[in-house]
Amino acid sequence: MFIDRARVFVKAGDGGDGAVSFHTEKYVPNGGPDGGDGGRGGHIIFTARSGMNTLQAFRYRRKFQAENGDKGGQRRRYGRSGNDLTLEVPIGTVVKDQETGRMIADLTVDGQEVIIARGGRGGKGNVHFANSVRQAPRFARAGMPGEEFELLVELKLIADVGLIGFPNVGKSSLLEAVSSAKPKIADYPFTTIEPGLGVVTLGDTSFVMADIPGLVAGAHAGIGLGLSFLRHIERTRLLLHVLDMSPQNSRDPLQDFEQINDELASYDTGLAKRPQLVALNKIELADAETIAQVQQTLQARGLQVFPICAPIGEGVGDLIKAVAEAVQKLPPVRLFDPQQDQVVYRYAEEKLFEITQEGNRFLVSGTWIENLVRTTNFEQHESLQYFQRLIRRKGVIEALEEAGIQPGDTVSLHDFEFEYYP
Ligand SMILES: Nc1nc2c(ncn2[C@@H]2O[C@H](COP(=O)(O)OP(=O)(O)OP(=O)(O)O)[C@@H](O)[C@H]2O)c(=O)[nH]1
Ligand SMILES: [Mg+2]
Repeated sequence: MFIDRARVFVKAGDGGDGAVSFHTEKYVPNGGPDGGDGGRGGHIIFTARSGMNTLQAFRYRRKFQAENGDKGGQRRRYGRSGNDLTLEVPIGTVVKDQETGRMIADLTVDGQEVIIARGGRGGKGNVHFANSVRQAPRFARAGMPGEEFELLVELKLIADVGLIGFPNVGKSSLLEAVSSAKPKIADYPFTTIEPGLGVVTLGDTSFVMADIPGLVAGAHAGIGLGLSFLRHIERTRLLLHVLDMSPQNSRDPLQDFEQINDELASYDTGLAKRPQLVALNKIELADAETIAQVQQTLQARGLQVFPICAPIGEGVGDLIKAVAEAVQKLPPVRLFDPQQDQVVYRYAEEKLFEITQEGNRFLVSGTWIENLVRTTNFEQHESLQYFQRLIRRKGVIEALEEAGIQPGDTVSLHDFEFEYYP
């Protein structure tokens, strides 16, 4: 089964908690703190693999969770990190966060690995919290939760040339004639039901050609199979438009040409502006006069036109030479700008916190503060003290004072509240 679009839920592993423990040994009284750190939660990773052409990892499963990290141990022992969960996807897989529409990754190269959801960091053990004043810290930090996302995963094949045309015109026959691809070919429409790629080699150059199911009028509006497959030719440098010249099926090649181009224009992703070459196929069934007339009409519009008979390879050599030349002159099509391709925004510079005022309440918000509150044990005196010192050091108190806080006002930190007394 061909799957080129899937909604999946991924959750990276949570970090393990840091340990609270004290060194004990015979004859060594009052050993210092030795609680180790929790292990990192496992990441969710996508890896691009050549040779795959469907999102099969998501055929039966829609939920993926990586392992949690273990708790830290005594004697400074680190908790074991959770195993990463790696999912293999075809080259050309685009991953988006459903909620925000933000692009997380575009896997374009064989072997490329992208961390889609980061495992939570392990919490620090109490060994880190000792100092000259506090020699026996009885607290540690909890592990951080792993990231989780509802993803929209889409396959957008990457090819140099996209074959387009009505069903049954001979697109797959042409691909078979010029590459080692073995597409299904038969004398009925919609023989091709899933996109396929073929490598065309010419001397010491080569290019990749994509075969998709035939387009019909209304494809952009979801009629027939066409629309959903147009995304597979979005990332091509040029389109090879195949027209059926045989008089047997009462098609008018020029009308077909217009209709397909209307479809592309309605799909509206710049496909209509992509350079095109035209192949007039099944010429052995047509009379020379019709062929010459169609050829001239299209040439007059500045198009390169090649009469061919795909199954026996007639005219195919010249066509492929022209395609190869044109491909070399065209830059690859990028759908996403390179900065966005990388997973950089996740930990991008972010203000540590933000302060908003509602009457006598001052709200401090932001991921940092949220995580700090979540990993602090407020029941525990020392842990609380540590927390208080940290928010002072990071400038929270100063910022509150700048915002005009008065003694007795309420400070709300995520879901923890206290009254402000300097
Ligand atoms: N006579 C003749 N038949 C051809 C030629 N090229 C292809 N055919 C036949 O036309 C039929 C359709 O060919 P396909 O290559 O499957 O066409 P397609 O455009 O891939 O069709 P879909 O995948 O259904 O969209 C097959 O029976 C081919 O053998 C040709 O040049 N001359
Ligand atoms: Mg086909």
